[in-house]
Amino acid sequence: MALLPILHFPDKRLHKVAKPVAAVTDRIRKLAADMAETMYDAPGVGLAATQIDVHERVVVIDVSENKDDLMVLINPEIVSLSDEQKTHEEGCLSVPGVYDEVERPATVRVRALNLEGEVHEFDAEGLLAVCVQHEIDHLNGKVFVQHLSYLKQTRLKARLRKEQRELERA
Ligand code: K1U
Ligand code: ZN
Repeated sequence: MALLPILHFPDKRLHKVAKPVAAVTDRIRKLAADMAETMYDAPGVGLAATQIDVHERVVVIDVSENKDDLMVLINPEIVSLSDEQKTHEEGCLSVPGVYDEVERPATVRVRALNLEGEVHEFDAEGLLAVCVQHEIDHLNGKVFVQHLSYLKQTRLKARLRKEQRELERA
């Protein structure tokens, strides 16, 4: 297994749309294992392949308390979502140190392939629902800060540019 470098916003590669996985092969199983190791090490509760500059539709998630319930979602799709919306504080391994409230559907039904290439469906609520939607956004080239107001995004970009200039001067 291997730890993989995570892209940081505003890297343009975070906005590429990932391609569907054509077949679940050993290469995809190795990618998922490396992504899981990277997510646990970060630490985080999810990771999309886009974040490690691989533009294929693979996501890993583990929202369990003991970090013993890994979910690997290949070609994940939201098949239905609730009208009810919920606001949750989100973070992102690609935007370290930034946390903000995002409103999303409270529950979603998800269809994905597993590591054996079989289709499975499940209902998600709470942090799992938030995380699945956040990771599918990554596969579609969307970073959670793009859900924030124009003013917040402008301030964040200015702050990140300033931090980058300071890093380059040091
Ligand atoms: O996709 C990512 O960047 C991972 C992200 C997932 C996420 C978290 C919270 C709400 C929505 C999506 C993270 O894992 S950020 C780090 C984090 O939340 C965390 C880190 C350590 C322990 C528990 C949570
Ligand atoms: Zn993220």
